[in-house]
Amino acid sequence: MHIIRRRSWELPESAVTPEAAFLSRRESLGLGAGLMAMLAAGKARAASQAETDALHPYPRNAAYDPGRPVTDEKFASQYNNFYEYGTSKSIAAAAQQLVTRPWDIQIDGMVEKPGPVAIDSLIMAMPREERIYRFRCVEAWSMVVPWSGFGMKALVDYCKPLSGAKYVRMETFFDPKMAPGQRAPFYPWPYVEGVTIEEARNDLAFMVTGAYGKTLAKQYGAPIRLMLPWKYGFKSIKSIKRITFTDQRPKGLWESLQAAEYGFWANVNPEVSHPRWSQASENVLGTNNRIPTLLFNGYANEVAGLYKGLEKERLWA
Ligand SMILES: Nc1nc2c(c(=O)[nH]1)N[C@H]1C(S)=C(S)[C@@H](COP(=O)(O)O)O[C@H]1N2
Ligand SMILES: [Mo]
Repeated sequence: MHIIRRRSWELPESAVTPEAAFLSRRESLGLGAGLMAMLAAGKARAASQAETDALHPYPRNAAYDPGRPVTDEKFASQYNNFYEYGTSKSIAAAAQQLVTRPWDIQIDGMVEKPGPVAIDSLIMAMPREERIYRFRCVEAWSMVVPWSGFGMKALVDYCKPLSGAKYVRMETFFDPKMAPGQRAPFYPWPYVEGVTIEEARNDLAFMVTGAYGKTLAKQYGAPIRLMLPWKYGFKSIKSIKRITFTDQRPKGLWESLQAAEYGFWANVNPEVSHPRWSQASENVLGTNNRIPTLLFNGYANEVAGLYKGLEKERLWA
């Protein structure tokens, strides 16, 4: 297999678009006061998919160095969990039925101004970058992927949550005509996941709109999915349609089905076995290597602080 060992380079300041710069650039284009006020209120301007496709590749943020070879795209793109399109790993072809435009994300719950935002407008308004992350599924396989997107913190700020909001709940589309897997009545569709607002604001929490330097292929959960590299993969919900700020802890699809095996926190920990298998090691996708699993998937420095005082919680599965 081909191993791409990408070299790090610095992220140029100009590569990201902080809100202030975004506004002043628009201002210099001579936009009217009304439009300026709309932008300042966190409303994004209209944009098309052609515009957001053309933004790839996003500039790489070299601060996120996985310390492992990137998984060849041919493996990562053909071995997926996306139960909306079947329970096997070979759902890439079936997932092409997913219609990703138009795609509005409904923002609701405890926010200043609930409402929909069109995916391309959101992408245009966010500080975009590429990060290479390790990814560890609860089933004990792992991969290393260059994801393109923006920090979840930027999205939270954009949504302007009220001070009482404690959790972010996310929901995937529900459309059994477009997703045959959703005709299986056994699962409590739609797929739901959630995090605390502190987790959502952590630097590592990443909203993904691309992979391998291109617009996100459908099987990864286009047009936008979550990536929480310190948690088991099922927390990283795909094809997000609704984001709700709430004071109630969200219950994910897997927790609803099998709470004893899949909890709310689901942080990676090699010492805490899944009820049916060990989590001590993982199979690296596209290789014959089995390597030791790391606490928080190796991201303890970045996230361990989130769990101080929560030791009584079932943090690990
Ligand atoms: N909507 C939705 N999101 C989902 C899933 C799913 O079935 N449906 N599977 C989860 C699981 S178990 C994993 S391991 C990852 C897989 O992401 P990948 O296919 O991009 O590797 O997506 C997660 N997000
Ligand atoms: Mo998973």
